[in-house]
Amino acid sequence: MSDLSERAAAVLARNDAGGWTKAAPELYPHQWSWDAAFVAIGWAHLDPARAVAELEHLFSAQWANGKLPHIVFDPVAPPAGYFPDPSWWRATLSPDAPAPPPETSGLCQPPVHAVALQRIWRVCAGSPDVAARLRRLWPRLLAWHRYLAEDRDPERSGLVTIYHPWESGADNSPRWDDALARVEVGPLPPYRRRDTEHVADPGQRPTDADYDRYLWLVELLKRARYDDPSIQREHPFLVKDVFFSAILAAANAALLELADVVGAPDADRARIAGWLDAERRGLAGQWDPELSLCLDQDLRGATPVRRRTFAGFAPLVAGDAEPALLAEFRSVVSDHRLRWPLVPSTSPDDPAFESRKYWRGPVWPVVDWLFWRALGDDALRTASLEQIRTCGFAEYVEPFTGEPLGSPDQAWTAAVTLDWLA
Ligand code: 9WN
Repeated sequence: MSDLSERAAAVLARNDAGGWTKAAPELYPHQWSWDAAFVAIGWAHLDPARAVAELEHLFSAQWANGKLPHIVFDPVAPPAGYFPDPSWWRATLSPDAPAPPPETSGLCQPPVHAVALQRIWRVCAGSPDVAARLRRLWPRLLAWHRYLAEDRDPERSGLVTIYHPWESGADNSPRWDDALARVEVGPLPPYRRRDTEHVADPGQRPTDADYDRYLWLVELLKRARYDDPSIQREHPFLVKDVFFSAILAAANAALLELADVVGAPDADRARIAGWLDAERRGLAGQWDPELSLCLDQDLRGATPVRRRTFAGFAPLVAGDAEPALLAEFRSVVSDHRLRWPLVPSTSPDDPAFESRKYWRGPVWPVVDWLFWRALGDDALRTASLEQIRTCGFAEYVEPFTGEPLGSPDQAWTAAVTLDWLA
């Protein structure tokens, strides 16, 4: 093992809570959904059985309607460690939420899970134990993808509707600015943020006004008892998220491969293939020839979200390397101002760009991993590893100076490092 892979393995070991992994030691002391998928890819190179356990733990908190919650709370972590805690979420207002324990949030996050299981399967070289566990997980995976393709897309547009910026995984992206600006914040109980106690520089995190909006949206979701049809009728924040949808497309392609491993019936395969076709068509329909990007669709504003961010490259993640999009991608990563040729979360040419602010400019290693996986472009891997050698396992990185930002020892950064080195 190289020195860097040993250090990455040590980060996973440090965040390992026994069968599941904290997203970060202090800032995120619970299990997050898409983090767990990346983390499982990292564990696959150390211990494939442990990798599957990561996802089994997450799926054991799945809701009855198939939704995979975005946070599964550690029952023994001090409640003051992370806000909002389970008492704010009140997930059991929904009849679909599992009876605690486990306590969960009421949102979901991008479905990287089948992509992770495909990776684990390839790494473990056909282990019978992993095959048996994949067979047991299959109905849950299918229910998760069904929930997204159907309950989150009643229009059958092929695009997933998100109810909250936290569902995108790119919380503070300018993609959500206009939709959030229309949300009128009502009376909120007093609350205390914990994130700014862990990350001392508030310039790297969302503002208090952003947090009021995030928490108000959760209040509204609770009033709707997390019921999808009610939310889709009444909620002020409804956006078709192209990056989320592209991950779902990639995950459906991975699921088709896993269908062979588990011996799934043809009816399952036909369903998955149908979802995948719809997602590819939905993404193609969001193409903006002027920006040469694929754009989210704000349902309440009835308008495409004209922002230059990493999400504009969503079709690449879904396996569609349209030449104009690829050319735009190459032009963004070859910007001479960048310290490394990697994708900034928001383009320096977008008016909302801020080089150190959450999802408004910095580089996220897992985002580059998704592009690298789709394009097989070794330059992305080499540059990412150089960045990590310099910055450590930072949550995110200033794109021009290479300054490490956010949490140190972020589990998913260590996990993709292990995959890149393998
Ligand atoms: C809210 C855990 C998560 C990531 C998200 C990232 C951040 C949470 C927060 O941390 O979000 O879910 O409190 O800021 O934006 O992508 O999954 O690492």
